[in-house]
Amino acid sequence: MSDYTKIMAAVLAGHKANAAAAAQVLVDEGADAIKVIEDALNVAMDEVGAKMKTGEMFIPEVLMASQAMSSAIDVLKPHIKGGEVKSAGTVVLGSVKGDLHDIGKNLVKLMMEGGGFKVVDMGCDVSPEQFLEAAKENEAQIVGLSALLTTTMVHMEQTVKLFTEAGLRDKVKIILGGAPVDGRFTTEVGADGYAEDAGSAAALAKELLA
Ligand code: B1M
Repeated sequence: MSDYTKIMAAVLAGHKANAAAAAQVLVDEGADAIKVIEDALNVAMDEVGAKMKTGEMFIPEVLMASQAMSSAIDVLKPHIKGGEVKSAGTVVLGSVKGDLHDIGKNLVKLMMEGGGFKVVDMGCDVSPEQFLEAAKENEAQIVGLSALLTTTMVHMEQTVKLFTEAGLRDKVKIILGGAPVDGRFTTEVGADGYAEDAGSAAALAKELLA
């Protein structure tokens, strides 16, 4: 098993250059890029979250940690094994209104693209109206909503509602994800599916279009 100590320490310290260098060493040693993300970067970020909760880390430090994680992901990205060449469909993806967390959403994008989907990345703080507009414009088959805050989950429900009112629910599948979201919430708001992580999101999108 690879030694993830250095890359995790670099993320926790919010050190971009060290995180990227540690990612490069792991790649050079033949580590699986996905495993580095799942078993090292995500685990380090969970620790950051725990420290944020207990007041051991403050917003600027959390932001530096997330930037360190992003720089490591940039190094790992080209080493993620691609999926089939044929386009699997179009996904409109974004973090919902009021939500500025985008690391998880960016991982979903990476895995979706790896799975052969064309991804229209709307960024973060995306309103239900913007999701609807983008889905129409790009003739998307899938709309992926990410939320990390319990307070922004309500915009997932509003987005599903807006698509229903626009008469698009039989044409577009809506999938949800993010730490506070679960399968029960997904059913309650009438979305088509919930994925716990980025890899499952790509698999779910394929399953829904099969
Ligand atoms: Co914030 N934050 N944050 N934060 N932050 C959390 C989410 C929190 C749990 C921390 C805590 O208290 N322990 C807490 C939320 C509490 C709650 O609502 N229950 C919190 C808070 C409170 C806040 C602020 C309100 C703090 C403040 O200002 N007082 C503020 C809100 C800003 C806003 O959005 N309006 C805030 C700000 C920030 C930063 C800007 C500093 C930074 C974000 C930087 C960025 O994203 N560019 C930040 C960070 C980094 C975190 C933590 C530490 C890490 C989040 C992360 O990137 N994780 C987070 C604590 C935690 O989650 N442990 C926390 C790594 C990422 C890979 O995981 O995003 O869960 P995640 O994605 C996963 C899955 O969820 C899934 O796949 C990914 C893995 O494969 N997934 C999907 C995600 N989206 C998906 C979509 C899908 C499918 C799967 O389909 C479409």
